Amino acid sequence: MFEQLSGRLGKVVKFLRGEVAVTEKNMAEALRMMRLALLEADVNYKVVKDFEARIRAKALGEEVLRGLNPAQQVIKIVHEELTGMLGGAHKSLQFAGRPPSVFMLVGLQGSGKTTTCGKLARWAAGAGRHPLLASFDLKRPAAQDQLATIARSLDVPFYEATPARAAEPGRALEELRAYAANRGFDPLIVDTAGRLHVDDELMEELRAVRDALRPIETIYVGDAMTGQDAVRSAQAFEERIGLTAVVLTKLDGDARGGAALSIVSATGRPIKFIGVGEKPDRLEVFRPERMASRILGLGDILSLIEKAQDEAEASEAGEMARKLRKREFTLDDFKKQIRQMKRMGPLSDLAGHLPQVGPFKALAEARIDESRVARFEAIIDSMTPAERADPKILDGRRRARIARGSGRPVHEVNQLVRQFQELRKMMKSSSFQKLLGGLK
Ligand SMILES: Nc1nc2c(ncn2[C@@H]2O[C@H](COP(=O)(O)OP(=O)(O)OP(=O)(O)O)[C@@H](O)[C@H]2O)c(=O)[nH]1
Ligand SMILES: [Mg+2]
Repeated sequence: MFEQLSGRLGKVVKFLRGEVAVTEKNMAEALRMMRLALLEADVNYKVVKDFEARIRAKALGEEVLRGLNPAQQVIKIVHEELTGMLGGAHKSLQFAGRPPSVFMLVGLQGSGKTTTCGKLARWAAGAGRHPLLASFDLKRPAAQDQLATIARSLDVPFYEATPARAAEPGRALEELRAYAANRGFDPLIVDTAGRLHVDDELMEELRAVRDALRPIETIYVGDAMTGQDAVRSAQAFEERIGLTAVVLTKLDGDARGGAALSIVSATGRPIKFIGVGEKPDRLEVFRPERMASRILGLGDILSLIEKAQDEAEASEAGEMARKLRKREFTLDDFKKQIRQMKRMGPLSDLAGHLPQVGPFKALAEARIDESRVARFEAIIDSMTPAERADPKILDGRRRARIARGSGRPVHEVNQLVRQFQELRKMMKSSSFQKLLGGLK
């Protein structure tokens, strides 16, 4: 799906990851790469411009989040903006308080309406509902047969609109609604006719169906392979009959992504599902955030970013992580860390991911043992700044002084220093640095 776009945006991500700092120059280069990637994917020009402007403003305006390096910051912004372009938070199909919930599918010829009716019926039945399929593509008898066949294969009831009813569409529609309501069918999924182009006659017909059936969801079915054409016709349907949702089909093909990335801003309607094959089970719930990750080739990095973000927001952990990376961790930091652990701070969470041995075990214990935390604090408070920065200078005389000052026995001072040194050694180990590298 969107292989080319994904490949190109993935390159931007790689480029940014390779940069230590975000400068005007590499930011301009990243934006240029993104712009070209999106335009080549047939994304609407205006949508691309807006996207670029928002990223520029955010990337330069946002305070750098602790625990994330500037490049990751930009990746995070790009991901957010791409998610927004795809519609933001996922929205599910709505159901009516009083059944039936009518789903009316509209769209151009061959876009996949009939196929999608079957897919949605299967999805609804799978969710424990009792869907009813009906077709108001009345001019073409084969259209009825096509949906009837699909319904049979899915073992979903099909409502047959007879040719006699076709003569009086208004009445037929009222009958259909009553039929579904009386028998407790929900949702009532209604297929409609397609045309090669949006024309007045079709819109007239669809408006009549809409007025009689009062759909809770008027779903535009668009062929993603047709790119901006799908977007333009979606706009026409939105203006003339009003839409509530979009389903994009044929995303299993080599659609470039332009439709998916432009249709939400063009219509203001969310994409709720995507079709990824001809078979009834080839329907996926559309999740903008996940799709954005997929397009950017981001998997795990996002959860790492999220983690770093949580930690940074919780306290000074971002700063701490930076110090750990630079191996500047001092006893002062140790003390801060111990305090944070008392509040179940972020680094203790990090420690929770490490084997519970040696100093890490001590970390975990320090979190639990309040009195020990207080004793550690007292000892560290009795040290001079130079001692805290570099405990190597702590000879016997200094240790004895600290013990006196804190009112703790010398062996406790020794224990603290030993644990701190072990911790620092462990922090310098390659596996710990690798772990932190993820947060770089
Ligand atoms: N690969 C692929 N093919 C699809 C998908 N959805 C529909 N199709 C195919 O697209 C063709 C048209 O699908 P239909 O469901 O008949 O389209 P329609 O909108 O009902 O067409 P009309 O009723 O003629 O307007 C069929 O060959 C479907 O199998 C999809 O998600 N992926
Ligand atoms: Mg059809």
